[in-house]
Parts: sequence; structure tokens; C-alpha cells
Amino acid sequence: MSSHNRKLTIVGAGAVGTSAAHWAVARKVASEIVLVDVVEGIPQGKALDISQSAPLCGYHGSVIGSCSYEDTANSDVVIITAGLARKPGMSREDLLAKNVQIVKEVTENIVKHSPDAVIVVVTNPIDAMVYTVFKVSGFPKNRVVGMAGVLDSARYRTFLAQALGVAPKDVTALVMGIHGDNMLPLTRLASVGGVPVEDLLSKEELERIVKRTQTGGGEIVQHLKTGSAFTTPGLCAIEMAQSVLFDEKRVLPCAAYLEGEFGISGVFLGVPVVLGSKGVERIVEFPLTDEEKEALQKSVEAVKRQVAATGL
Ligand code: TXD
Repeated sequence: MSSHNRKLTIVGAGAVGTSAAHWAVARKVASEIVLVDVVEGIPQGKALDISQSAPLCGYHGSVIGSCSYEDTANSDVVIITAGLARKPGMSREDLLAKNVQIVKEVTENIVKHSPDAVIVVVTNPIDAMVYTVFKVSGFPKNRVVGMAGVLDSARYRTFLAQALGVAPKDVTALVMGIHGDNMLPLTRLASVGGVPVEDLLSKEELERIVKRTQTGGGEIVQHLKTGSAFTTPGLCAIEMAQSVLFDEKRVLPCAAYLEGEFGISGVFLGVPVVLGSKGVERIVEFPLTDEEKEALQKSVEAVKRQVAATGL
């Protein structure tokens, strides 16, 4: 499918939103890309800068920066990155109160102007923010999805590839659960070229990699001090948007609304899903071991605490 007549809006022209817009042009995922922010001048300037990469990228569409949602009308996909990011010493939960307000306001505007869009939520704490968008929008569950697992799995795959000395793209691995220290990087299912990594790496090495994955976001915040990761998060949001815009039906770990899958109901949680033009078209359910079930339950409890704090 071609990208003509496909419209993508990215709300929040900060670090992640700008990265997402840049990757959207580089990957040519839409014919219209709109970058929105509340700070006058920022989305306009950044969109102009990004639009000038078109001749080098071979991109034929438009890139517009705006502070008005009228320019976002009838978007097929909207990515929400608006909100505060972490600084050293802050947990993702510390962002909650402020970001709930921002995400509510953004959602109301999206619903008004793009009632048929699929919304990809990136703002932290992601598992509570995606629930906020779901509640405020009134959209069906398939059209609201959170980005975290694609990033956490990319980190996991990178660390596994480094330990194995192999091409990162040949490593397949799944991270389920919350986007936080209780996330569940599954070792049982991680493989390289079809070979289980448990047969290639020691238990200790795998434990070290799992731990580094779980704290991978914090490791970057410690270095940056003024913000959090943005280059790969922007790409991960575009990976999801692309699967929707092109109806690719990629199987990606995303925060999806569960109604009995994996024995869990009423929360958004990172699980493998099929992403297509309808959004979350299917949750790929499979049997978990007792140990994995227990670990996932810890995620559920942590997400429920976050959701309770939103007051929704
Ligand atoms: O895996 C993941 N889900 C994440 C999540 C990976 C990386 C970053 N993640 C979270 O994304 C992060 O914790 C933040 O909550 C968001 C955005 O992070 P970013 O690093 O892009 O933050 P910035 O650079 O501070 O940008 C936020 C922008 C900034 O330009 C604000 O002016 C804008 O959001 N903003 C708004 N835009 C539109 N509408 C409203 N109301 C608004 N309020 C602030």
C-alpha cells in the first residue's frame, strides 16, 4: 500500500515528537505530517527544519508545524508525546498528575478533529496515560494503543546482540508488562536466528541483560540529566504508526486494553498485538509459565496503582 492520502499528527514537538516527525519523513509513512505543540514557534520551526530533509530523503509529502488542532483534521494516526519527561531522581510515576491534565486536553482536541484516528500514546507513565486517552476519548479499545514494548524490546535485543556478538536484527525478543522496573523481558522466548538465547548465554549473563533492560530508560536519564531518551522512542512510535498506516499487521509488543487475555482484565498492559489499519486487530495470547504469570501480575498491580492515581 502506498502512503498517499495518509495523514499523521504528532502532538508534542519536544524531543520525542521531533524525532518521530524526522523518522516519519525518513520512512515516508504519510503524505501529510503535522507537528503540534502549545509553545508558539516551536512546532513551526521544527517542522520547517524537518521538511527541508525532504530532497535528501526522497519525501514528497508535507510537514506542517502548528498550535491549532484545525490543521490536524482527519488524521489517520495521532501520536501523543505531549507532557513532561523524567529528570534524574524522578520515577515515571512522578510525572503522573501533570501529564494526566495535558493528555486529557490533547485527547479532547483529537476526538473533535480526528474522530476516526488510531491514537498511539507515548507520554509517561505510559500505562496510565493510555488508559486516560481511552477513557477521555470514548474510542473503541482497538483504536487506543501505548508505545513502550517496542522500545523496551529494542533495548533488550540490542543488549542481547552485543553479548552474542551478532547482528541486532537477527535477535528476536519480547518484553511484556508495565513500562517500568517490573517489566517482563522474557528469556524463554528470546532467540537469535531461531536459536534460543538460553542455550547460548549463561543464566548470570541473561540476568544481567534483563536487569539492564528493565532500567534502560533510567540509564539514559542518568547520562542526559535534562531529559530522557528520544531518538529510538521516536522511531518506535513511527514503527507502530507505519504498521497502522500501511496495514502491515506487524506483531509488536504494545500497551493494549485487556479483557481476559492472559487472565487479566480492565487494564492496558504490554502484550504482543497485531497492528493494522484498524489499530489493535488482535492480541496474540499464548501460555505463560507460572513464574511469568506471577511476574506479569506484579505489573498489573503496579499499573492499577498508577491508574487509581489518575482519578479517572
Ligand atoms: O517508551 C515510552 N513510552 C517513552 C515515553 C519513551 C521516551 C519518553 N517518554 C515520555 O514521552 C516522556 O516521559 C514524556 O512524558 C513524553 C515526552 O518526552 P520528551 O522527551 O519529548 O519531552 P519534552 O522534550 O519535554 O517535550 C514535551 C513537549 C514540549 O514541547 C511541550 O511544550 C509539549 O510537550 N506540551 C504540549 N503539547 C501540546 N499540548 C499540550 N497541552 C502540551 N503540554 C506540553
